[in-house]
Amino acid sequence: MAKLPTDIPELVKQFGPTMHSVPPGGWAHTGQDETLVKTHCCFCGQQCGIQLRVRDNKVVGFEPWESFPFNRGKLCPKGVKRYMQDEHPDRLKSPMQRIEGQGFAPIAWDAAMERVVGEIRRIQETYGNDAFGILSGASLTNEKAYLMGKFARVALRTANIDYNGRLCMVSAGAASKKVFGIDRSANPWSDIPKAKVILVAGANIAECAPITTDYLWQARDNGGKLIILDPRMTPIARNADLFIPVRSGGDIGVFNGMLHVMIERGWIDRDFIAQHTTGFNEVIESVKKYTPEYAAKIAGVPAELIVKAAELWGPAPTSFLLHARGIEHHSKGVDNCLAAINLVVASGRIGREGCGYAMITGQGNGQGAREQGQKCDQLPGNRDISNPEHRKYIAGVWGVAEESIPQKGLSAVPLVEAIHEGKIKGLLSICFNPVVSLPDSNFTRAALEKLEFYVNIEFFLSESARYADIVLAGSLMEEDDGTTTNVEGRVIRHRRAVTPPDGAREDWKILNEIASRLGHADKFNYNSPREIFEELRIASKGGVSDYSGMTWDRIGENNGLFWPCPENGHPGTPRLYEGGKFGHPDGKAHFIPIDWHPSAEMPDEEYPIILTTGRVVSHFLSGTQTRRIASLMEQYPQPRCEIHPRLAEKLGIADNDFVKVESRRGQIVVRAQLVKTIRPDTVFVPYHWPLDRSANNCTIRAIDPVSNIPEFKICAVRVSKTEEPTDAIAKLEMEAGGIR
Ligand SMILES: Nc1nc2c(c(=O)[nH]1)N[C@H]1C(S)=C(S)[C@@H](COP(=O)(O)OP(=O)(O)OC[C@H]3O[C@@H](n4cnc5c(=O)[nH]c(N)nc54)[C@H](O)[C@@H]3O)O[C@H]1N2
Ligand SMILES: Nc1nc2c(c(=O)[nH]1)N[C@H]1C(S)=C(S)[C@@H](COP(=O)(O)OP(=O)(O)OC[C@H]3O[C@@H](n4cnc5c(=O)[nH]c(N)nc54)[C@H](O)[C@@H]3O)O[C@H]1N2
Ligand code: SF4
Ligand SMILES: [Mo]
Repeated sequence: MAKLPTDIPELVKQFGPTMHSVPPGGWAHTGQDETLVKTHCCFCGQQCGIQLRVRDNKVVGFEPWESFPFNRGKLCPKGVKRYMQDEHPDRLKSPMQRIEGQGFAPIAWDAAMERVVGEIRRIQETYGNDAFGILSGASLTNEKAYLMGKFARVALRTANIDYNGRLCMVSAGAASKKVFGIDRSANPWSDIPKAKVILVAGANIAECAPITTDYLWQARDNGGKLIILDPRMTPIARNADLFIPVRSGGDIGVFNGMLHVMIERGWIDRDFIAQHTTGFNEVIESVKKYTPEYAAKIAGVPAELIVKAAELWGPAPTSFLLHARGIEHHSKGVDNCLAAINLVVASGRIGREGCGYAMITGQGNGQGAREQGQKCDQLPGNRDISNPEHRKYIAGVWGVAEESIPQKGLSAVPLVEAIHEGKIKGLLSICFNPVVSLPDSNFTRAALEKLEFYVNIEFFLSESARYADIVLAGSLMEEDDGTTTNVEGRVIRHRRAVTPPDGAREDWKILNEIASRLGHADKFNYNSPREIFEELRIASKGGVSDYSGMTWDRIGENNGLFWPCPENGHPGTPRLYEGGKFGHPDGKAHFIPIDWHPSAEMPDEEYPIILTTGRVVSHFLSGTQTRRIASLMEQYPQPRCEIHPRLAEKLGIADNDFVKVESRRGQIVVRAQLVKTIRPDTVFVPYHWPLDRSANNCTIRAIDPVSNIPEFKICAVRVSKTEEPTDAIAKLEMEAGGIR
């Protein structure tokens, strides 16, 4: 059954995305026969409220939703264009079957389902249940995320399910759990403007959490000071009181250096530490050597900046720490977060108004989808799959024997490695585009080629779907009802605006049917996502992320409810840890001493430059969705390599030249963009593009030992001026604006 890779250039010709524009003359607002549906953006974790304009079962535009408290009508360029996906000519309107050497052809639903179920059975009977893996996603609603976890454990009985939040939120989650016992941002965003100092570490707020910019500006208007840590002077850094251009991988230097100064100058809350924490003495020991001079060497910045940061943060009456993937996407991502959080706990400024901490959730449901049991080590309610009590409770909810629930499985990167090694033979993926988004793309592609059978549930033929044997035509967010949990921990209602186009189906119905055909109709007999939510409530009851007191109606009426919400009528919990009560059984916050160590691959003579990767405002993740929307493509048509003019001069590179960025794993050719806003020892490439422009050709497959997050934020490369790509297709596409 081993198969050859599909000819990608050929497929690109056949199935490359087309861009979708507003029709000539536009979609006029007739005001007639239109309804407005109050729902939320499908993209990032800000989950802005938006009203979709619907006419004839089509989303034809949007209106701001000004009374939704989080964004109060504000939206970013992606949110206002998201509806252009719905009627996109590339929408899959039938399951597709791959025909070797020819491409994809439509196949009837019944035949597609029969093939999927047949292959799942064959692979599991031949190689064992765990030989069939599942990769799921955090853009899915809570209902679908819950369904995926149950589908894996009950219908497939495979241990090997994980999700793309493994590339995203897990370092922050693991650190929060270790210190606080709970994995959630500690405060509602309304606390941010009340903070007198805000530390933002590794977050490009303006481009990636656009609405949060407004909260930071409000804080500045109220006299709050802003400290930014980033190797690049991002737009928000230009509003900062202190910008620390830390070297990638060097943040522990800054955090431990700040704490060293705070201890020395008495800027710690000794009473709070004594009453509400454990382990501070070990931390005092561990930061002794982090004098500003020593810390500065690790961070690659002048010692004065670290002292200045301590002087702002240390004595402040109120404060807020925000971090995102800049410190989390590291093989020491958990340690980075722990060192940052130590600053919060040592100051005692958490759990009260204007005092707190948040990791900025990335994906639309980055928060909720990491609670409902689709992680390899987790059961619903953020329960632990290796805890006998937790297993017993969930077995009861599912009506299965506890022993039938598999134990902990492989997380995303090891799961793909197991495919590469031939241990996993079959794969079902939904809402995950590993070809573009996993590190070391050549390895990922080689792995997918080895699968005996791969089924992908998608609405577009993504780069990963092109490796599938069967692609099942799924649904967009606006085509289904459900809930997500936003960056604050607020559970909100997504309302269906339209039905899926003829031939496509709601994701949950697809999963229901596969499970039923596998003989589990009794456990997957939902008639609506609301029914799934009702089961999720029970499954989450008594867990850390307790949704049991919520109903869809109450969520809708209240503009969202924050978990935990453990009883009917409970108002929800916007701010955690009030009164210094933390989530561990002892009720205390646990300090963990952290020492810096080098990243997996440091620059050397052969590969002397640091490559760091991330995002631009106009594209979303692997770009499957945003590379199909004309105005977003016009804004940022293809990836560029940000280089400091000093480094460029040394390398003989001028602005707009084509450059080759090479690592030990692979290379890309993109245009250079000379900017003074980046460290001269570092280059930055956004990762939203596939194939020969995929930043992940270069990145390293090193993962954090605790969270298993990949090290997207640092690897070693060399950069050289090169000719325009000679590959005819690549060249054509570059000229056409990098569309693929
Ligand atoms: N426009 C847009 N918005 C998005 C997304 C998107 O794809 N596009 N994706 C969403 C998702 S899923 C996520 S996870 C978030 C990500 O949101 P962010 O984490 O804010 O975005 P990134 O660009 O990945 O990285 C943030 C910053 O980290 C910096 N950085 C790199 N290395 C280091 C380091 O070692 N230390 C420090 N301190 N900083 C470092 C980079 O220069 C970059 O400016 O955005 C969400 N929002
Ligand atoms: N180099 C580098 N790589 C990175 C990062 C980085 O900063 N640098 N960031 C990482 C991060 S933080 C993240 S979150 C990952 C994201 O990793 P990906 O998994 O690639 O994220 P998406 O692009 O959202 O992929 C989701 C796919 O599912 C489809 N999809 C979206 N919503 C739905 C749905 O509701 N139903 C169905 N059936 N399909 C859906 C989309 O069309 C898309 O093809 O990338 C990671 N990769
Ligand atoms: S992408 Fe994020 S910030 Fe932009 S509109 Fe959507 S939810 Fe809001
Ligand atoms: Mo993410």
